[in-house]
Amino acid sequence: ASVEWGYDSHNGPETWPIQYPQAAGEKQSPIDIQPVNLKTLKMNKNLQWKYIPEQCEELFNTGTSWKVHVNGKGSELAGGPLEGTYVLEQFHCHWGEKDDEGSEHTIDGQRFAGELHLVHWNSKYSSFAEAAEHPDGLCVLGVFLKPGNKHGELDKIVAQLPKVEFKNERLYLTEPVDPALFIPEDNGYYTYQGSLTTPPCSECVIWIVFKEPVEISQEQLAAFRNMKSNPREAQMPSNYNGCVRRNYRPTLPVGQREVVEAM
Ligand code: B30
Ligand code: ZN
Repeated sequence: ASVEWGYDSHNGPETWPIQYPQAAGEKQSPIDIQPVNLKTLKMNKNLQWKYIPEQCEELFNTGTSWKVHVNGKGSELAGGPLEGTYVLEQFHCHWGEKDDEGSEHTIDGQRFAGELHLVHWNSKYSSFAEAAEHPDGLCVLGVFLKPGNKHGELDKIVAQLPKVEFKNERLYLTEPVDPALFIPEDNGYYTYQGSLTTPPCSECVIWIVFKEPVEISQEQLAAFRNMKSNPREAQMPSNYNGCVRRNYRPTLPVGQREVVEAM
């Protein structure tokens, strides 16, 4: 059997290209965003989102993160660098062992404690899977997380994490969660063409990374770090994987790509 990808030395980002050749491509994510190399563009249209909190209903432990699945198609993103409409599929987080690491994107080499990803797919394609085969197929909004005040909306998810402590556990959220409340007040962002940051690392993502971080509390970060990467039934020392202490991919070369700062 093949090794399942993860973030340890035996299955971590350095090893992903063995089973997922796209991970060795030239348009990979995340990247270090360097303000000196940016091109600033006045966007003709503002970024616009319309999310339906009642559709954000299923919480999963994927073994590498938590993820909230959005059921139905009404939650939409458009404008900014996007042509057409993108449908929200899921959102999830990346974090690290300590507060000085955890984000996937970095700004001038600076990391944040975490990064929230709101994953959307282009409604001109017939499914998420089909969209993920095209360079304009997905749009992921990236929001940096920094330690500070407790985030009220995120706490609806954090409060449920103990019930999905182990890999493959899931539940239906009883309270609607509004993803719009994860987007920072200042809508300034960077955008570039890149990839999924986990296998299969397909180069199908228009990235929109907000400049301004949002705050989450130490307790909320601790709840992320306490999630388990193994199934409940696999707790024997021989196959014990332990906690998802970190789940971010290191940055990759920008190469020939243009990174745009939206005004
Ligand atoms: S990320 O935002 O670049 N970290 C995937 C999506 C987003 C990122 C990385 C990977 C991904 O593999 N998605 C495929 C899994 N899913 C779709 C989904 O995103 O959640 C397939 C599925 O279930 O059948 Cu719904
Ligand atoms: Zn992600």
